[in-house]
Amino acid sequence: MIPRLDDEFYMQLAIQLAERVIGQTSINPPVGCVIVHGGRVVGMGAHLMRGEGHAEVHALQMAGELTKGATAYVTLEPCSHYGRTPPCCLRLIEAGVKRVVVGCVDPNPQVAGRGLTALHDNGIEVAVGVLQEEAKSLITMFAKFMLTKLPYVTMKTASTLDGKIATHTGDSKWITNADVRERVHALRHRHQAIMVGIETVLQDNPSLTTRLSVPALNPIRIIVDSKLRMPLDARLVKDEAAPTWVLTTTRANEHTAYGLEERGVRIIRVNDGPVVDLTLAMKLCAKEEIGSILLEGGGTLNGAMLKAGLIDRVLLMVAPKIVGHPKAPSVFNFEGVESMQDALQLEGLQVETIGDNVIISGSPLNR
Ligand code: AOF
Ligand code: ZN
Repeated sequence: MIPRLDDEFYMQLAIQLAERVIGQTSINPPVGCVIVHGGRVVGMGAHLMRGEGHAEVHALQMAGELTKGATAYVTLEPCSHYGRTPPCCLRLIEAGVKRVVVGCVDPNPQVAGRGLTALHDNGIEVAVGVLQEEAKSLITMFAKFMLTKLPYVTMKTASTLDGKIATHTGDSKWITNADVRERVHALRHRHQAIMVGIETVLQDNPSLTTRLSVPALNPIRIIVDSKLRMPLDARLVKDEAAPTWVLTTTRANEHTAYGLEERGVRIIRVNDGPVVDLTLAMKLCAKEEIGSILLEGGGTLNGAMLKAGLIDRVLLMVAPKIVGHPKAPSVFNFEGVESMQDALQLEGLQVETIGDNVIISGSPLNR
């Protein structure tokens, strides 16, 4: 197929640039930019790291003098505010760009259309909404964080056909196939933090790092541990592979807390009470600039997070295995509902087959 050299063609390239930096921009959105002048691509860029240049800055720099009279394709509305960096719309205006094509509007209330207005008011032709759906899906996590001040939470589970995450003896290696496990590690790279319950730590002594065939980023490791049972010799405490945060209550044993802190673990006392208030915990995480969390269970934390309406997307990795036993731990372990009518439901369902495993994903209804 011979592609048309139109706005979508160049926007597609900008989107591809942005896609490849998902996971490395912290709470900032992944953004791509392409500069086209006289029928040729003269500049390309992506936002690589929070605090450093935005996508437009890199692309403009590459284009040099050729920015004059050029068209800029940006997946997200150019910013209009002074954040950690100066406004991109000013840079585009100063560079003499003639036309700006935008994927979607920036949900950041500090921008939200002001970038477009500034460009327009300075005589630049502006087109918005080219490949809008793709551009928007790049910033799903960013938009949730910006608009709700809560992290975007992806729940990932790996289970057997009978919904078990281990046998009744606790064996769980491995449930899903190698390709699916590789996907999970890619998910870790794409989230700022990974969260599990203390039971998972006590059972599996996991490292919760990203292990792919190429080097990738490790998320911050967040453990929900109401009674502060985290062992001082846990891998998460000893390995120094990534920061470890423990969410607990004000009732946590001072001495244990001190021992963990001394080893570099961050202890966050979320609330007073017998258990961690998960809604409050998520608000605190957002305040600490965690914009995305990959929740990897176990069943009790999964159930509690789901019931509290704190989950944005569920990814159920299912293997065609059956292990049985009433004591084998389940994917979702919570009080449960009485009638089928009250069942928690997923919408926007997608099903993907990887070898003999299936990934079912969806978003909890009525969040
Ligand atoms: C753009 N291009 O490549 C990105 C934008 O603190 P700062 O200066 O990094 O600004 C962060 C905000 O800028 C972020 O919340 C979002 O509104 C916008 N991101 N804008 O024009 C980019 N990454
Ligand atoms: Zn900007």
